[in-house]
Amino acid sequence: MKFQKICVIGLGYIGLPTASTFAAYGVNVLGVDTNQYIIDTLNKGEIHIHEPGLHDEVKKAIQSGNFKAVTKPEEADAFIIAVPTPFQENKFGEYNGVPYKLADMRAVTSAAESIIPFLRKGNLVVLESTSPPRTTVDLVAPILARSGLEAGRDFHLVYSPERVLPGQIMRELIENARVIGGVTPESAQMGRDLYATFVKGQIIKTDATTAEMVKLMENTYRDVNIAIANEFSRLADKFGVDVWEAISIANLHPRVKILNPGPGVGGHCISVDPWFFVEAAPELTPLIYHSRQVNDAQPHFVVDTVKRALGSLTGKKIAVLGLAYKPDVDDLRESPANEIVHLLQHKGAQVKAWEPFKPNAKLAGIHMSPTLEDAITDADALLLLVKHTEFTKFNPSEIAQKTKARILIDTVNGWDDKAWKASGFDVHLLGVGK
Ligand code: SAJ
Repeated sequence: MKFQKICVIGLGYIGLPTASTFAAYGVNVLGVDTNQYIIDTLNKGEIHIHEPGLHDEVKKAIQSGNFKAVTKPEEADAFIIAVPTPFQENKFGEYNGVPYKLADMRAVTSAAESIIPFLRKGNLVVLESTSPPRTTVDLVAPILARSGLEAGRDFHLVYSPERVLPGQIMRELIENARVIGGVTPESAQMGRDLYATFVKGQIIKTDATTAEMVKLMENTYRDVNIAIANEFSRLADKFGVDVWEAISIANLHPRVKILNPGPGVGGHCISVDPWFFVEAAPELTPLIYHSRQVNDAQPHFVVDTVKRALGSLTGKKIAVLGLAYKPDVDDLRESPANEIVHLLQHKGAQVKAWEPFKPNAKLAGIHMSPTLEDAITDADALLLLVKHTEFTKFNPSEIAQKTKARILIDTVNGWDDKAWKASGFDVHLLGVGK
């Protein structure tokens, strides 16, 4: 089947790269978003998010006439839903007295509802949003059935998760393997035909619920692996061991691959998705639940490490380097650094934060320095929270001239401690017991 026109609903970190890539491959794409500011920005050939290569692709797509952004769907051959599935802000589930977070499916629900008037026989509908198991069959299919058409009989319905890494989305969208889970084998085949437009990686067909589980399993596996690395960092600290050295030696074993400890797990994927399993089956997920707890508690371990390095936090001036949720991105959402700053301030420290990828960001209760110098000049200690490439290239002797601080706390193993010690710094590395 040839797809002449598709509608992509949700123009964020996933929907926009997907829409502009389809447009680049000659498909007529209608991008839909409820946010008028986003629509106006895109139709001017500008973008509202930062992702390498995306701005050029969107500009080209708009100029070619293949891409237009609007606030309401229209009739099309295929509809792709790529809206966010965050947590509910004020509501929690509970199992045996233990609270867990709940997915907020309102955006998926209203995106599916917005398709109903335009759905025709033979259409394809794709859900890309990361969702709890069975969302495609138990939530989306019944909503679309209100059109009078049945999924798998009158139109095709698939779940196909995005699996791209922020910072490399444009390349990974094309090169990564793609999972297509259909409510019927025919639906999966139709989904395969759509993504074969640009996907060069392997395309694997399966059923919709398997595809949902695959997506959640990938991110949950990573979260659990990071949780064990974080727990190892606490054990190494206690036993006078360097966790980074220990992990690198353990990883020489051909069947061991432990990830890195750090200040905690942030972003909108790894720290969110495991909860979808917990919510769906709390009685079956003690390991997943506790791994989330371990990673969420890691900012407290960082603050404890800082406190031990400084003796006391009261009145101490701390320069925090990096607020993004991970290296070399400008995304500050769900960042453990944010929580660490608040915890430090709560314990009496005075914090200035320097985030080179977003120096002008406004974050409630956080002093964002306009320059590196502003953050470090008067500081008592430097606290490295993100391994941005530019931080790793710092020259210790130059930094020593710019700051009166002589204490460093490195939570990401971003600096060569010998070089910093040679420039007069007392270096404390997370997960290294004295
Ligand atoms: N982190 C560690 N230690 C590590 C690796 C990461 O503490 O060894 C932290 C990072 O600093 C960050 C968090 O984990 O705070 C998440 O970063 P990440 O790079 O692991 O992942 P994301 O959230 O940017 O993207 C993930 C990717 N999933 C996998 O690698 C399995 C990506 O492919 C998915 O598309 C994305 O989630 C998503 O949208 O689900």
